[in-house]
Amino acid sequence: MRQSALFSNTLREAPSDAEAASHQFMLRGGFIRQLAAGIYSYLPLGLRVLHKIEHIIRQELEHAGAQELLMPALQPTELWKESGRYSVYGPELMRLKDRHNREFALGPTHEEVITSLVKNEINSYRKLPVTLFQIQTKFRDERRPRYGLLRGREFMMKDAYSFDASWEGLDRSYKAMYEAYVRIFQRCGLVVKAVEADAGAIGGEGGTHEFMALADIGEDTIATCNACAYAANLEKAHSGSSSERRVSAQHGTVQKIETPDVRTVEQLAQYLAISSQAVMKTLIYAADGKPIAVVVRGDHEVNEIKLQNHLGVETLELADAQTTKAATGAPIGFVGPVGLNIPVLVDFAVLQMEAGVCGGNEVDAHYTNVVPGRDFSVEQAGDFRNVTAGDPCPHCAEGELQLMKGIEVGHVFKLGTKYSEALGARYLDANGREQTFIMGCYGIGVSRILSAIVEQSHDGRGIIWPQAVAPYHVHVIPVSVKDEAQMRIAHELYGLLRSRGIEALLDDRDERAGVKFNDSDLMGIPVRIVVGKDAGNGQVEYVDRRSNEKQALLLDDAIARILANVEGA
Ligand code: 9G3
Repeated sequence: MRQSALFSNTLREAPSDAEAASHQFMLRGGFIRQLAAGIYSYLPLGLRVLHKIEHIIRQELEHAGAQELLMPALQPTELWKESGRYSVYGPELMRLKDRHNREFALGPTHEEVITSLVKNEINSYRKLPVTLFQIQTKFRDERRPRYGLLRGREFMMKDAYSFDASWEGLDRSYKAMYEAYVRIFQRCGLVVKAVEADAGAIGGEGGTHEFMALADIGEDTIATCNACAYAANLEKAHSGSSSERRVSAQHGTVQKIETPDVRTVEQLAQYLAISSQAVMKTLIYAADGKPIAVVVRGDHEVNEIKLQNHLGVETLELADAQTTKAATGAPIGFVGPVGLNIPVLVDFAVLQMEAGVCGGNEVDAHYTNVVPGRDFSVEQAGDFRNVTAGDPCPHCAEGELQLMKGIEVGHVFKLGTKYSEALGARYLDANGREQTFIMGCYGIGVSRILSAIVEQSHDGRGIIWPQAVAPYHVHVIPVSVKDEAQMRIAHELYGLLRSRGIEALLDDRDERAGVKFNDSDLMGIPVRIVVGKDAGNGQVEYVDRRSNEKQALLLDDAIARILANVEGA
């Protein structure tokens, strides 16, 4: 491709609202342009990368035995009413009416559609197992779209769905998809960790994993062990700390102390010159509207996913000041578990506390010498907190957990019969009896992968595309278009490369060398060939974009090295 004709402009700087490096570089490099919040056009450079990622996905999914199909984006909302999800999703589900005033949703995912399709196409166990996938635009009206393609309102997803006649079959389908994912992300040049995850609203009976691209900009936090393979989303991660109460010393009785206007854990720790680990932090929640108290150690945070899963409630939210006062008699900041007449859930780590300080359920008052089990009931003890760095690993004896940020680029679920049951999707087994399909679903955020790769693979000057997904394999840059020898050699090289199937971008623009090199750094094509003053005696400069290593080579050697680099991708 000749760059003078390429539909793409580089930008000197990114708009101020582009905070993530990938967002900035993909705008400045001429890969994407925003049409509206969370809605983007892919310019030719961006689309070439997207297509390469899709190609890798298709190869690996078909290698794993999945078949590609394409479902509509427009979904009759009757299907969502049938599955019971119509009321679960609020404004995030984009709805519209057709000319007959019938309501449709723009598909955020396709469990309902695929299940109704398979229900009508498969009625015998002989046709199982089958795994179907599509690569298609999804719509989710995110409240706060941001970071470019990382959290968009219209995005590209590969979603696959497996249908089996048994749970063992589902395990096999799940394993095949899991392994395909590992290969896909490895081929895309992404550093990814598979972590145990929480199934969330999608439900399903049997486990789920998320594939996290490690990056500081990631919105997810994962806990990984520094000694074994344990890794889990913070929503689900637990620690190896023991859950048994051990009381060694005797403690004096509870004392009420004056703590005027001392409301937060930090203020309390400072006021009493104690560690926050000696504080019993008590929060009041409304669980399906009913008040409950949760007690965690002062330096820990409540994990609301674990809490909600433990309680099995539909809604869970922090109680406001009024609800808190009604439930405890105290304003927020002076709440404690002693003498409450609402359920008190106690995190295991609080059981390890000999004695501690907690709110006095009275304004400006706290209790000291509070002993769990003696001064308040610990009947409902459980794991209600986020793990913290340094916690013991729950799987191996010697490891410690460390926390890191990740971008969720893949998510695989064992759904079971949640959707096939709801939509009455059944087949006849070998004995002619009706059975319900056992399903799995598997997603990859295809457009999100572009951003995740850039987050992991850029430097101060711009993107560094892994060769397997780069928009072009090599960037041929004649230093001066006015130098006849340089242009002749550059065009000759460009022609030779293309004849060898190498995707080359020729910078034939009449621009200063500095501009060309800055643009090339921004666009991130992994190999650059500079045709400069030595062109006359057949020498060009081979530049590796990642290492910035430069080497003078004869033309043929440069071509050989490019071929080797592309073959190795
Ligand atoms: C919705 C809306 C947003 C959603 C969903 C439904 C996330 C929803 C979870 C999944 C589960 C899997 C198949 C591919 C892999 C992921 N956000 N999820 O179901 F209506 Cl508005 O999408 N789906």
